[in-house]
Formats: sequence, C-alpha cells, structure tokens
Amino acid sequence: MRVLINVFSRIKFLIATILKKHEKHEKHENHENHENHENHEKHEKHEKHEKIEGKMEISLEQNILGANDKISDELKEYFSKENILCLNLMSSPGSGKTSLLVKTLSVLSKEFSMAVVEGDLQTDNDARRIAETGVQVVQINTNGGCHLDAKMVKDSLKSLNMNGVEILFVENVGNLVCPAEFSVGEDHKITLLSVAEGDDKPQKYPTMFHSSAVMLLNKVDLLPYVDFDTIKAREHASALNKNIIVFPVSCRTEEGLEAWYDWLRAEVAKKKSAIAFENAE
Ligand SMILES: Nc1nc2c(ncn2[C@@H]2O[C@H](COP(=O)(O)OP(=O)(O)OP(=O)(O)O)[C@@H](O)[C@H]2O)c(=O)[nH]1
Ligand SMILES: [Mg+2]
Repeated sequence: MRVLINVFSRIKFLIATILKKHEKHEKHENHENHENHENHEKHEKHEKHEKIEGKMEISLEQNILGANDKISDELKEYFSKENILCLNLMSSPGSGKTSLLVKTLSVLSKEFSMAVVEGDLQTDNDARRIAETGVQVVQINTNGGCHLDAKMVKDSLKSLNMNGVEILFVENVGNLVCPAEFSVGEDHKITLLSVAEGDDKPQKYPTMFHSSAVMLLNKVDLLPYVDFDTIKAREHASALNKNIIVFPVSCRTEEGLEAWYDWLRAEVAKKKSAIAFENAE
C-alpha cells in the first residue's frame, strides 16, 4: 500500500512539474513584449515536444519503480521465508545512521545474529566502522546514485552469509528524498532526524516520514544548543503518519537507546511468531 502511495505521489509530482512547465510556456507565448516573434513557430513546436517528453517521463518513472517493486517483493518473500527482519535506515547525510548501527550492533550482537548492507556514494568508511563491531557487513557504492535500490541489495546479499541472520540492517545513502521511494524488501523503513537539522523536516520531506514506522530523533544531547522543538517535530511527523513511533535518542550519550533496542527485540519476536503461525496453518 505504501509503495502505491509513493508511486502515486511521485506521479502527482511529475504531473505538477509538467503542468508548471506548460504554464511557463503559455505565459511566454502571451507575453506582449515578446521580442522574438519570428521564433514563435519554433517555440510552439518546443511546447509540443515538452508535452511528449512529459508523457515519456511518467511512463519511464512507472517502469523504474515497477521493476524495483518486483525485486523488492522477491526480497520480501525471501526475508519472510528465512525469518529475517529487514530494516531500511534512512536520513539526511550525517544524522547518525552509522553511529546508531555501531551502538545497536555492539549491544544486540549478544542476543541476535545480524548483518549490515552499507550504502554509500563513494567510500567504505561506514562499512569499516561496522566491521569493527565484528558484525558482517557488505558495502555498496552507488557511484553518485542518491539511493539504494532492490537489485543492489539483492546482489549484495551474495557477499554475506545469511544463514541464521535474524536482523538485516540496510543503511541507505544519506538523502532525505530518494531512498523513501525505492523499497528494498524491508519490513520497516526507519528514519533518523537529528536535532541539528530543524524540527520542520517532516513537513518539508513528507514521503520519508510518511513511509517510516519509526522516527529516531537523534543527537538530543545537542538540544540545549539548537533551536529544535521536539513537540513540534513529533506533531509534524504524526500529522503525516499517525502510527509513527518516535524515539528521542543520543548515540553519543546512549540516552533513549534502550527503548529502540526493546522495539527491535519485539519486532524480531513478532516476525518469528508470524512465521510460526503461517507454518502451523
Ligand atoms: N553530538 C552528537 N553527535 C552525534 C550523535 N550521533 C552521531 N553523531 C555524530 O554525527 C556525525 C555523523 O554521524 P554518522 O553516524 O556518520 O551519520 P550518518 O547518518 O551515518 O552519515 P552518512 O552515512 O554520511 O549519511 C559523526 O561525527 C557522529 O559522531 C549524537 O547522538 N550526538
Ligand atoms: Mg553513515
């Protein structure tokens, strides 16, 4: 359902963009002081071209998202069959995704078998930080791409030993827009928002918060130094997604992290009991 909403909002956005372009051209045509009337015919042709381009743009977007959804569904089926809880971590660059993972892996590796897929534009810095915890990790470099997609994640799993893995974390590329539109087979999307970024971010980047099960408000240790209204941020996120769970945390002081760990424990248990129920049927 969420995927459908994402596709729909993407199409709506594209249509709005095309209409805007069209409007611009209309204004341009009606301009009384149009200096270059000789080019009018050319201009009209150009407008037609824009309309055709618009149509192509829409179907291309649908194809890309459709192809991604197909692989994402395959992954979902695989994770479900293998009893793996898959979580897609998203945020702006630097909100604390890797810091959260390092803390989480260090604490929960005594309880669960885990693995990490690290998405990054260019470096393997984050994968090296994860490897220090002793948890297996694979790095995907998107070479400039602003998000991970299902195929990248599917291919990367070949480099991990997935036998017995109970939680797979996918750290997406730092970006508050594109990652939310490409499902990677996850059970849940998790969004981090650090208090240094401003409490209006859910309003400004709605898709990510709308599609996430959890919002971690990170870096609360910095609250005394920044203008960030935690209540407002919660309200903005809840207005988009009434079921969103909010955990105020600090990966530096570890404040609030226990609630996040408890949520993870409960999700693993939920996943296992759902599978047990399915098998019993
Ligand atoms: N004060 C404070 N700093 C933090 C906290 N969490 C992370 N940081 C710092 O924020 C910076 C970015 O953290 P990362 O964990 O690398 O963030 P990221 O989201 O993984 O970044 P990208 O992968 O580049 O998108 C680092 O310098 C961290 O030490 C926190 O809770 N409090
Ligand atoms: Mg990172």
